[in-house]
Amino acid sequence: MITKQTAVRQTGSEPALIENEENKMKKLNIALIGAGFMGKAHVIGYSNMPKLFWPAPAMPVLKTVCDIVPEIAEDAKERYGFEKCCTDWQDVVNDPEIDVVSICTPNNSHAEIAIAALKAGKHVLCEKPIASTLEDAKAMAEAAAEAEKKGIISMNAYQYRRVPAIDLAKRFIDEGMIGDILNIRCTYLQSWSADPNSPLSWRFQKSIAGAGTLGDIASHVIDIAQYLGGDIDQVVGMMHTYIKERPVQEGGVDLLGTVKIKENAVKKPVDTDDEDSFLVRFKSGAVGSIEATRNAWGRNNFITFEVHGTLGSLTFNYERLNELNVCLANDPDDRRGFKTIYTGPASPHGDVTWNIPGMNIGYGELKAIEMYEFIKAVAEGYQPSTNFQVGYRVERVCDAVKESAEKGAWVKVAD
Ligand code: SOE
Repeated sequence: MITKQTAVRQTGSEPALIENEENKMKKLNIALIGAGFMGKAHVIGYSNMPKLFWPAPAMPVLKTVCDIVPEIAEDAKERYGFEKCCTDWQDVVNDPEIDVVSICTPNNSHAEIAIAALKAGKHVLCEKPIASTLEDAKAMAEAAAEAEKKGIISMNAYQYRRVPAIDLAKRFIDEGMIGDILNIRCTYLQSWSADPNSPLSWRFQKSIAGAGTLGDIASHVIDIAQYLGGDIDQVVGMMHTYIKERPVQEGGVDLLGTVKIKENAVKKPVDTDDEDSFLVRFKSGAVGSIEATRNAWGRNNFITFEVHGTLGSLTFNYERLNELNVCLANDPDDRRGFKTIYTGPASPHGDVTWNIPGMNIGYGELKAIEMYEFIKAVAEGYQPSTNFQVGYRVERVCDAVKESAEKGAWVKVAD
């Protein structure tokens, strides 16, 4: 049980950790900036992490929630159990009581908030894509490298690589079970923007989002592809916009496809991509392809990959996220074929799964895994696998895709 707290909290650039006298469980004061859909996901992750991973690497304390809309901030305080709320992110960044800042705001605000937070000595978990421009992404990676010298941790929220079945795929690859990788094919297909009446949220506005589908969801499978196959070296592809204008969404909340639009709502132009398809060449010599759209009826969170190697193949579909399919070439001819492994306690991050494979985990548990990795990195003082340098690399791949789509030619990803 947690009782007396002893450590003296420090101000300035030194991140503070409160230690408990009896069990030495550290506490980390969390501030959430942006209390929409993704803010809720972060809260669920922080709250459930110690319930699933015990002893937790440190205890997250929901200290302050910040949202520019006062009612949303107040509501989130009450609903999620934060101690305080505010409407100005500067108040969070300048609060010496805060150790960790979770950024869940639209993409064009990530850089300003994250850089200020890192400079103020806060550990930062920032939603993806890292930024709305390559320039901002670079500045964030530089600020994170500078902050790292003082022991500050940065993380970009590419959580899908932490799905136990995907981590298991990585084990198969690292242990040489499928041989040399020849090809990685990935898709991320959703349907929430297929309806032309789905609203013109910030996700369809270049000045806020930077890109459409590319930054929003293709970025996730770029991260997975690089996690499994190493750095992407070159890309060639196309980007396409099907729905050129959408009705203006009322209110500031990002409700994606679930918002109800008034019949005669004014329509305004869309200046981001609905669909991206590109071929990739990895530095390893492997090849592959990535396709992403949010306009595919019937596909909901359809993150898939196939990895084909010289000794076998792996396939995965997030809509069945507890399963990894494996085919090994060395199986006898009459038994060779895909076998399904149900992830469970023996899988990577087994603590988060329930006692029996097949009882299954979902998005909520995935967010708890993400917060475990982040809080562990903060408590133990190392940069996690999806730090800002990794987020910046994903952004460079996205930038190469944009350039390729404009030129109609192969483009090398900047090193
Ligand atoms: C909308 O496409 C969205 O919320 C993305 O922004 C998330 O990154 C993805 O995980 C789920 O869909």
